[in-house]
Amino acid sequence: MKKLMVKMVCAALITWGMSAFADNARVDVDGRGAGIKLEIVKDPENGTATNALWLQGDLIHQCMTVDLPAGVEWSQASFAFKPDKDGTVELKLLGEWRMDAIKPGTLKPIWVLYDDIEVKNSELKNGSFDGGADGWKINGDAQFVADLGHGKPGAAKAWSSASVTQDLAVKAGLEVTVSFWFRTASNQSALRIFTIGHSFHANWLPNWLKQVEDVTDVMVHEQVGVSMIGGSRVLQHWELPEGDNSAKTALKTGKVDVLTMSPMLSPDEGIKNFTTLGLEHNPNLRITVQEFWLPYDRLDCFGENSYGEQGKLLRNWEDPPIAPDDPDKERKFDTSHFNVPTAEQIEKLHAPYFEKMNAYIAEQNKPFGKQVLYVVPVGQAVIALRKKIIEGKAPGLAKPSELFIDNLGHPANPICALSAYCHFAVIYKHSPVGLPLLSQLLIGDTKEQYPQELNLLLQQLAWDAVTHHPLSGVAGGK
Ligand SMILES: [Ca+2]
Repeated sequence: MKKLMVKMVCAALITWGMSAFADNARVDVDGRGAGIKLEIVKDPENGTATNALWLQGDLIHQCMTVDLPAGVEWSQASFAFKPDKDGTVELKLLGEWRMDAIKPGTLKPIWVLYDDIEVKNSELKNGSFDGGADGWKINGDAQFVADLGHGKPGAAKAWSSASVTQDLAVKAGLEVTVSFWFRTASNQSALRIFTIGHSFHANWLPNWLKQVEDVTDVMVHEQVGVSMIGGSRVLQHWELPEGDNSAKTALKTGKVDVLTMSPMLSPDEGIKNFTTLGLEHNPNLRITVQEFWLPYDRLDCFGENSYGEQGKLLRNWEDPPIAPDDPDKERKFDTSHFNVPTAEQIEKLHAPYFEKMNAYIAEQNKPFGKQVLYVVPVGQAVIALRKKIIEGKAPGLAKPSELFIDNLGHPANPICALSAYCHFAVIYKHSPVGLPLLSQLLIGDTKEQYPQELNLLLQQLAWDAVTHHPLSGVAGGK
């Protein structure tokens, strides 16, 4: 049993997304008392149902276990099984089976709350735990919790070695469906994010990720810090003196789960340095590297000369004369040069940059035998959005110039939202499509308010860019 469970735990850690950090709920059905075989008919959505592979012989099929991530909000799940004869099975509410990393050889209590349990084709007593735990057996240090609950107060709290159980009478061949509400009993499952970068990343992304969290139950995070230097390469953050180096300090605590960063127009060795340091202190650290949209639509700004002649050849269009900054206008800076190039010109211009970044990130992952660094394809999503605007298919946006607040290309709210959706999709391996309007899109910046149709388009473009990028970790996702 131990060997298999260790394998299962390892698998859970490798599968990143919520599962690497969240506690898992676990519900078992045990037919061993009456020797009843259980055929699994339906897995829970977002989770697994398996027979008890840690047992031997016939017993394997007389037990089943259901496993799925439990967030801090209540969620509902259901599964179904078919018994092969009449009799009684035991329904067991448990928690994730996890070894304690600090105390070897002992199990770590992963407490999970359960409420509003319903069973189809068998009789369950007091599935709502309202006012007490009548009908249930409370084992070990499992508890009835009077003041918490999904619907009405009253819930069960259990973990792997302390179950809450009830016998169910079942009929041969009659499918039994169990549905239940659950959440982690811990409030510790927030994903800890640290952000390193410049004004095309670090000084607005945390605010926008918070807005995404506000509209989805999938995301629970804590922004543990930001290292922001205008126009910076990652190496500049690395080289900050010890006392001022908030990124190094945070990584050394081992309490960072995700490090987001964005270099300039070329990757630099700061990425490698932070990766090495971070992994030393947290082997499960994930690093996301944002590929951005080129400032000023140029491969040759900020002293960047590694693209040589390409930088000039690919920028084969003329900028209009720049209108003087007008402090009286709502949009003070002239961004009209972003309206000149075609979508094709923009794609061709960005291609060498994306290629160079991808090659670097792929190379950095090699020594680890697993993916540690992930690309967040924000630049690709911005290009797709510009294309939609040029085609007249972006509700609420008439010209590409509306995406930027200055001629350098700092983002207006639609790009901030698009970028936040891309980061959310990569970090949580989850589609943003269908989430409500973020609060700052609702207020608007250059617009009174952006339409819901634009919000949906941004979500679709973000998910499309992420699922089509081979280094996003979500490639091929639906
Ligand atoms: Ca209740």
